[in-house]
Amino acid sequence: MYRMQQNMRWFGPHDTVKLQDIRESGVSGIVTALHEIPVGEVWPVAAIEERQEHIREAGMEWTVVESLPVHEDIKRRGGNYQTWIANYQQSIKNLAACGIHVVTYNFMPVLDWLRTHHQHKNPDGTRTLLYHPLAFAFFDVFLLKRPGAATGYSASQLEAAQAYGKGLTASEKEALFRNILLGLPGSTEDFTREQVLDLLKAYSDIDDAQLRKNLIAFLKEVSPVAQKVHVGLAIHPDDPPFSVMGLPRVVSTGADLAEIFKAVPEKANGLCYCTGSLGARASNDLLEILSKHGDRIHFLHLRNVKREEGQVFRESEHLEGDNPMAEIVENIVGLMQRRKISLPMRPDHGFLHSLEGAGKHYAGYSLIGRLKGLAELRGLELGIAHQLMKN
Ligand code: CS2
Ligand code: MN
Repeated sequence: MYRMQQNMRWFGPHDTVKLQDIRESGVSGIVTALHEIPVGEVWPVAAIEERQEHIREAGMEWTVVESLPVHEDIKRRGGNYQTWIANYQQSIKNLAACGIHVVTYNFMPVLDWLRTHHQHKNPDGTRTLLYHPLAFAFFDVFLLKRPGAATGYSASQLEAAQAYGKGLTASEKEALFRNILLGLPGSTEDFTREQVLDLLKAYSDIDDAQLRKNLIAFLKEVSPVAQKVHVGLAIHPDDPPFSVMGLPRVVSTGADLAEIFKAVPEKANGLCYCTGSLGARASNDLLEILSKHGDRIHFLHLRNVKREEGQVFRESEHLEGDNPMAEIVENIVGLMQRRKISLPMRPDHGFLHSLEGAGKHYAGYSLIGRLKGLAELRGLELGIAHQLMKN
């Protein structure tokens, strides 16, 4: 019986969660990246091997890369994009030479995932990540003061956003600003207002159609290389799965995925099936995406979201929320038997528990909440597998 291969994400030697702590959660695999290498540069074999050795010493294996980041020049298809693509191809080859065969990346301009609240309090005292459109609009128009931002909202939205902002204390406003401009994963530096405005400006003439073209052009260059060395490229869906700050978005819906895979048919061109990201958009049918693109799923991010009034969404417990997790895992188990493969998974994000509250964890990546999610998912899968065996 093929079962999910269990992993935890680790941000490298600077992570406050140590490899030993992760080892004690019972996983065999580590999902990580060489965060210290500047975006665009080649990941040398020696550096990959060194990190692999470090992980092996802790009794685990580096199974999945998350992320091999895509340089902004590639997304804009400007500047030195040809160099960065050649480097990307080389990094894929180097990873394969080291025995690492799954590479996660995203194609979101400027920022990685984005939330307005990093420590939203649940009734039981745990804290979670939340996206609030009014908080976001207030940030966009009144804090970031992005040129032209107001034109993207209706008069009543603007009014509501302003009222929302009036209710915030100075320190809440500061937290909102910091939360949204969180630096890239693994980085300890957040973006400044000036930096972000500059980066946004570089996309002023790139719409969805153009960004999609650029993604497909990139995939045509990297997929054959990945295919040849048996690396699965796993694109991570946009998070949130809709446009923010006027930026183009092309990996938000089932239709987006279908276009990307149709344009570049190699199976190496695949998906990181992130239920949390896709699930934040009510019209995304997660089970349909799973059945339609199952043969291209190289990596699983399992987490749940609760969509609330006014397009607010909150990250919920792994088994509770709007994503039908039991059916999702049941279908994943079926998919793995058909493909005769164990797919790597990780619990993506978890609640911050009071015990860890004071620790300096990356948002969403304290240990206890992820551990709880992992344990629940593992139990769910075991129950499903057991039932299948009996029948
Ligand atoms: C992750 C993303 O923490 C998260 O939400 O799922 O940061 C993911 O690692 C990247 O988007 C993949 O490139
Ligand atoms: Mn994810």
